[in-house]
Parts: sequence; structure tokens; C-alpha cells
Amino acid sequence: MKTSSFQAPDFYQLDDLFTDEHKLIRQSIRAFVNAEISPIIENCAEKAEFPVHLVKRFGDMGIFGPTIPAEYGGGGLDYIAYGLIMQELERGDSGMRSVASVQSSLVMYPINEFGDEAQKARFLPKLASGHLLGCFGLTEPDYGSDPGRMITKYEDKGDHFLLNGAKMWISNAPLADIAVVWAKNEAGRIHVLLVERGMEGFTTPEIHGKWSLRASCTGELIFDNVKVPKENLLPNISGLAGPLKCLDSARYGIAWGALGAAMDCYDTAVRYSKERIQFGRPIGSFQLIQKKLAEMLTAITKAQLLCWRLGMLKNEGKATTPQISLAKRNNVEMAIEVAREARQILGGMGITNQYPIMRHLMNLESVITYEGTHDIHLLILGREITGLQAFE
Ligand code: TGC
Ligand code: FAD
Repeated sequence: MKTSSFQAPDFYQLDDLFTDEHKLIRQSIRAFVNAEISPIIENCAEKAEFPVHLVKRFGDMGIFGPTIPAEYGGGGLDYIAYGLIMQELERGDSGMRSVASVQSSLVMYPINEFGDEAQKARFLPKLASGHLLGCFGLTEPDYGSDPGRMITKYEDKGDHFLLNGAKMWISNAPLADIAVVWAKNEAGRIHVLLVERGMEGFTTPEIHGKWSLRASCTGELIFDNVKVPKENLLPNISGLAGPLKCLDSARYGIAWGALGAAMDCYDTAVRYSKERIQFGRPIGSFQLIQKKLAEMLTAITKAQLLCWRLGMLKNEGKATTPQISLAKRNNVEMAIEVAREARQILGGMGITNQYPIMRHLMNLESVITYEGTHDIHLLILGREITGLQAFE
């Protein structure tokens, strides 16, 4: 069964809070997901193949850079619109939302915020249209939760920078045309370079064997004496604040995205519970099944309210990093719980690729780890509450 008959839960009438433009954007991405992602995604996940043709289609649909100014090819939209796009995409598949998160929040956002006019004009329109695909290199083999200790470094060689090091677990890496790479200079200060495919000494081997995000392409970035032109350094940022600002935007999108995965699992479970007969009755008539569904709807509704309020704070430029951590952490855990309960409601069928639930569940195991693990977000909140640092 595919989810073209998807009915989004809206128990607290959040639609009353969205503008007509928000609802139109959501409807157009929902229709796109129904037509172009849902019919192929189980097959892609099974074969561990990234549907590369969708990159251009995402560009056509305005999925890349919704909040980037229109003069650079972006959508010029607000953060509620961005969130709704992420929700709809992840209703299709977390890996498809990942592609959009990386391109919009982790590649276009830093170029727009930290780049000069020439860099913005050169890269943003092609990223927005899907003619270029980007990736974001922060994590290293030995530095995941603690990126401040990264060892990838570059030296100033007069007319160019010489880059050495490696990045690990990088979404889109094997296919990306450009990589946003965080690296230290000779003084140990973090800066960001745009590394382009084809530069000598730059390779992007794929990571195989993932049981999660199988339709998304993940790889390494290897820099072996790569000569990076000086004009590829984004001039207007230095320090760990750079990547963390990008992550604020991407983590916000994940809070909405997880909601989409949860809604899809819930909708599938409601539908199944009315159709599946056991003991001569639909299983939806049993109190234990109703309890599961009621708790799923309650959790989704609370997460929807969180997203909406956080989106309004983002629009006003007031959303803080701990507020974003709370939403990412809550909503991804909520989605995993909803997916587990939905899978149980489907019994044996729940483990098959006839339904999207097991794929969502496996995907969410990555989502709860990337962009800051569940426990790192808890520690960000702990630091906010107590004023005391628990990382070291
Ligand atoms: P900390 O002391 O907290 O901060 C270092 C400096 O950064 C400043 N800062 C911020 N600035 C702007 N915006 C923010 N949100 C900021 N947060 C912090 C801070 O003021 C400080 O500045 P300064 O001038 O005093 O130096 O740094 P820390 O080393 O204690 O680390 C904190 C910690 C652990 C929370 C941070 O390192 C962290 O978030 N770790 C998790 C790493 C992570 O999230 N990695 C994600 C990699 S990308 C990814 O997963 C993409 S998946 C994409 C997909 O496929 O969808
Ligand atoms: P570690 O940092 O080694 O953590 C292992 C465990 O230790 C976790 O449970 C963690 O919570 C815990 N831990 C660590 N420190 C503490 C502490 N101080 N207190 C308590 N517990 C602690 N990165 C990118 O830069 N770009 C990408 O595009 C990207 N895409 C990804 C795609 C996928 C599919 C995956 C799985 C990861 C991706 N990542 C990416 C990397 C991701 O951000 C990291 O995996 C994540 O930040 C955690 O780092 P780690 O895997 O090294 O785990």
C-alpha cells in the first residue's frame, strides 16, 4: 500500500494558524511526494540507491533554499514554510529530507550568511535549481560530538590554501559537486572552505552497509594536499560558531521532518486498524489498539505545537539553540516511539516493505544521532538550565 491517500492529523486545528501560502506550499510538496517519492522509495531503500534524478526535481519544486533571498534563486519564504517542506519530505523518507536539509541549511545557508557577493552569485542560484549538489563536512573519524577538536587543517601557501585531513559520515558526499568544509588554519582557528569536485587530491568514497537512510548517499571526504583557491574561503565567519549556526537551521528542519515521519506511521496505523479483522472485529475496536492510537495522536499534536511556536520564534529571529535542541530531541524521539507502536499495530505486516513503517523506523535511528545526538541535545538543555558545562 502506498500512502497517496495520506490524511495528516490536525487535532488542534493548526491549519487555522497557517497562511494560505503555507497551505499551498505544503499541498504542492505533498502532491510531489505522493507522485515522485512514495512510488519509488521502498525500492530505492531496498537496493540502497539514491534516486539522483530527484535532485533536479527538488530544484524545480523550490525545495532547495526556501529561506534564501529570491535574488540568489531561493524562495524568500519564512521558517514555517521551510518547516512544512521538511515535514512533507520526511513523510516520504528521512533520506529525502536529508538531501534538502543539507543543501538548504548546511550549504546554501553558510554561503549566504558567510560568503561574499561573488561567492553567493556563483554558487547559490545553481544550488537552488539543483544544478549543483552540496555537502557539509564537519564530522571527522575521531571527532563527532566534539567537532571543536577537529584535525583537518589548511596552510596558507601564498596564492592558495593547502588542505589536508578527512571528514566522515557526510550526507551526499559521493555525488556532491561542492563541499562546505570546516578546517583549522595554522593558528588553530576554524574557518570554512568550498572544495569543488575535480580538485586534485579530493576524493569522496561511499560508506556502504547502512541499515538506515538507505536511499540517501553517505560518504567520506578525503583531502590529500588539495590546493584550494583563496577565493573559496568564506570570509565572514571563524570559530565553532560557524558550523553551529548552520546546525541551528538544520536541526530546526529536523524537528519538523520527524513530525512528517510520525504522521505517516500514525496514518498508516489508523487505516490498518480499521481494515484488519481479528476475533471477528476490526482490531481498531480493541481498547489496547485505541490506547496506542490515542497516545500517538497526543504525542504528534504536542510536537506540532512545538514546531509551530519554534517556527514563529525563528521568524522573529528569537529562537535559541537550546530551544531548537529541545524540539529536535523531543520530536525525533516522539517519531521513533510512534513508529514502534505503529509497527506493532500492523503485526507481522509491519516489518515488510508493503508499508513505510519499518523504513521510517530504521531511518529515524540516524536522525536521532546526526545533527547532534539525543544525549548531546540533552546536555545542551542541561547547560542552559544550570549554567554548568557537562561536556568536559
Ligand atoms: P561551545 O563552547 O558551546 O561553543 C563554541 C563557540 O561557538 C559559539 N556557539 C554558537 N554560536 C552561534 N550559534 C550557536 N548555535 C552557537 N553555539 C555555540 C559559542 O558561543 C562559542 O563561541 P566562542 O566565541 O566563545 O568560542 O562549544 P563546545 O565545544 O562546548 O561544544 C558544544 C557542543 C557539544 C554542543 C557542540 O560541539 C555540538 O553541538 N556537538 C554536536 C556536533 C554535531 O551536531 N554535529 C553535526 C554534524 S552535521 C550533521 O550531522 C549533518 S546530518 C545532515 C542530514 O543528513 O540531514
Ligand atoms: P560520538 O561522538 O562518538 O558519540 C558516541 C556516543 O557517545 C553517543 O551516544 C553520544 O551521545 C555519546 N557522547 C559523546 N560525548 C558525550 C558526552 N560528553 N557526554 C555523554 N555522552 C556523550 N556529519 C557531518 O558533518 N555532515 C553530514 O552530512 C553528516 N551526515 C550524517 C549522515 C548519517 C547517516 C550519519 C549516521 C551521520 C552523519 N553525520 C554527518 C555525522 C553525525 O553528525 C555524527 O554521527 C554525530 O554528530 C555523532 O558523532 P559520532 O557518530 O562520532 O558519535
